[in-house]
Amino acid sequence: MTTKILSFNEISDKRGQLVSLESGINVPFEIKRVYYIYDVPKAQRRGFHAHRKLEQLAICVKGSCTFLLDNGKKRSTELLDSPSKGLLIKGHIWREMYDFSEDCVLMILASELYDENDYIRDYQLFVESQK
Ligand code: T46
Repeated sequence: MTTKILSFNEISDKRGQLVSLESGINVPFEIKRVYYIYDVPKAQRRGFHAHRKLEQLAICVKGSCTFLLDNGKKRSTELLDSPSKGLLIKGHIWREMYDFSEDCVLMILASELYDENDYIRDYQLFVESQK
């Protein structure tokens, strides 16, 4: 179980910026699903779960938000505030997302199709599963 910040190459010219994301090149898994979260009300927190198997790469393509990351022993936070910055989350990590800016568009690339059975939504069960 790990989390890691990835920096993506920005292809810049006078027309603007472009970031390319490719499975096996700068995304370390095969991308099976993409979803995005936006229009999150101020003060709203989301997440409150871990995953059993899923690997994900989270990128704020617009605006910013913060991830709380908990491996059952230690908590840390990561501010996502750039479309050239990604947060890789592998394995059993409890996550909560908060402080969404009004314009935030949080895009997530996932290694698996949506499967509710992959979620651990009970914090005590999550902590137990880490022992
Ligand atoms: C995660 C964090 C960062 C689907 O039908 N398909 C999907 O691909 C997803 C992701 C969700 N849903 C449904 C399930 C719920 O009825 O959309 C609803 C909202 O999902 P959820 O409450 O899980 O959303 P978040 O923001 O709490 O968590 C999401 C992801 O579910 C999760 O995998 O790591 O973003």
